Amino acid sequence: MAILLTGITAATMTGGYGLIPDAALLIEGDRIAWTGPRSDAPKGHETLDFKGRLVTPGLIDAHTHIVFAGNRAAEFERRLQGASYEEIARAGGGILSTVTATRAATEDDLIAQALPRLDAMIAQGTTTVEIKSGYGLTIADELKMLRAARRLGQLRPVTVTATHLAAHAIPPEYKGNPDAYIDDVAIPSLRAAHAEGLVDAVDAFCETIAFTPAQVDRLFTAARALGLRVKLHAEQLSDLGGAQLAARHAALSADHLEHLSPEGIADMARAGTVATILPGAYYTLRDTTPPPIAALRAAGVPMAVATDCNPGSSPMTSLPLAMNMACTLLRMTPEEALLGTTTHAARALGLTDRGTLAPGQRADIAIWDAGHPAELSYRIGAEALHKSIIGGRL
Ligand code: DI6
Ligand code: FE
Repeated sequence: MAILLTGITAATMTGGYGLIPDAALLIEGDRIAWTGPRSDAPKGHETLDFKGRLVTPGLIDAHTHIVFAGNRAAEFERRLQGASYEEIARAGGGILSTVTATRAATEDDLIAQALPRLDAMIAQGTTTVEIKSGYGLTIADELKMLRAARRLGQLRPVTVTATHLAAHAIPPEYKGNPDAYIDDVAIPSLRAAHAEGLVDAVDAFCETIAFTPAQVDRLFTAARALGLRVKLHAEQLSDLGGAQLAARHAALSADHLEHLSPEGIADMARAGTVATILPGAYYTLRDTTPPPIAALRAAGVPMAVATDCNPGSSPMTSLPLAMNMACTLLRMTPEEALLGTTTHAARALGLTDRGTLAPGQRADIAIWDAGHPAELSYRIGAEALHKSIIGGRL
């Protein structure tokens, strides 16, 4: 049950790239047992030679909404004619149009529609995917989405983590009454989903078109009473102080952050909250206020990079493309971008068993048609994955 990979350049992602040229890596069962220079490799194992290819930890997509029905191409056309994302949302379109389609879909429909997205992610090197609910907005429909996410994790070898996001939008039946929605749907659906083992983390959308910090605070208090970690869509379209709220709840991550304030950065740094950067949404919405990457870097806040794959603001499945955008549009370095889809993405999900190529870590490994890790961020929309190994299996 042991196999030695040879002929590889290993980017271990321990303290930066952690490059080992002419490396070898031993897998035993579903774990990495050893990695180092090929000349020091343990002898007597079956070997697989990868002819100089780059090997990295399997990529981790720490923020996605891939379970949904339908698509929003018509909204895309309206935005190109001048309507803004917020105008469309306020007029009952946007997220709510996906809610209508998702409520009408069965759990099996949702799985059938999400599988091609999951497979596209896997084909680009992703081995762990976070999936959020948030297009059901009733107790039954949120549970349906979370069950679909769990089943997706059984249908493919990747790890799926499920995030409860009932506080994503205010459905028409609660229009003007978001507090009642939090009490009647968001918190009860969280308790029901948690009782069914469907929740790994709790998220919310803190925004003028969604929920206020006080409403999110009540949800997060309920989540933490259940022993669940939280994360937050914060400061995407405006600054409501969501990052400070997230930090106060020891959040795993605060995500988007285009309008993040210096106070938000300081609080995240103190709390150890990861900044999850979502360049696909920035690009799709043709945003002109980039998240404060240089200030986050200076404050030592770890940055993750994710696709935010969703039908409205980021219909994107490729993490290498997200890394390219993070560098070109937002000025992250290629090393930060790869840390953001490996080590820091693991941290944004609260996972300590993956994200580096180190002994004892899960054998989730991506093998690339590339020689140096900067190539992953440099190419635009390339299909650079040679093979992946998930849980020790090629
Ligand atoms: N921010 C986002 O980028 C996604 N959700 C959110 O709160 C967008 C979801 C959508 O438009 O369908
Ligand atoms: Fe999102």
